[in-house]
Amino acid sequence: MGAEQPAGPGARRLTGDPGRSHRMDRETLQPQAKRIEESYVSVERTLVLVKPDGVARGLTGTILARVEAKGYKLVQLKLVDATRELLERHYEEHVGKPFYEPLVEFMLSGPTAAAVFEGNRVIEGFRSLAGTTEPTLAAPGTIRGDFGRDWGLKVQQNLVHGSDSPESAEREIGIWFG
Ligand code: RTP
Ligand code: MG
Repeated sequence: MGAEQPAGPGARRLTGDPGRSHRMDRETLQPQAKRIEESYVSVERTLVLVKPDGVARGLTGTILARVEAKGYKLVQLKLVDATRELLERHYEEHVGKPFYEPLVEFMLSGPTAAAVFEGNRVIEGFRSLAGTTEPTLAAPGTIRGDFGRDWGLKVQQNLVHGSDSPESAEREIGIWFG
């Protein structure tokens, strides 16, 4: 059983006076469910960005709806005019690559929708929903496969970003929401 599943009727008492009652009525069950939930490790989080191409094309709602429909929980959301300083922190792993400057320019070209989603294995789950980096090759059914294409530019405009590890997620959430 994972942390996101509420305790069912079969859940056992954790504390309390065993002599009083063994019946699981509503008043006793709800605090127990809360205690059981809190006893599991924290649920995974990821940073999802709808990049400026997605926002400009009016796809923000469609994209976020797909992530919600998959079952992940939206816990933070805002529209951001990213600064160069913010993007230099976010994309520090790509400094020096040929697409780095075009990527920063692209991300400065308009607002980005920044969101935090939560759920077990949400990091790999969102990257699976997003599809591979190159939209030409991204599988149909994925966000990049369904809505993206190669526009012949210096950088791939591929609609979304998703963190690639728990460490990246915490770092990136701190950058966009800290
Ligand atoms: P993201 O970080 O945005 O979720 O994408 P990713 O992991 O699939 O791709 P990554 O290698 O981290 O690259 C970051 C973003 O840079 C652009 N890119 N363009 N050859 C190219 O034209 C190229 N390579 C990378 C994409 O916008 C990519 O998402
Ligand atoms: Mg990446």
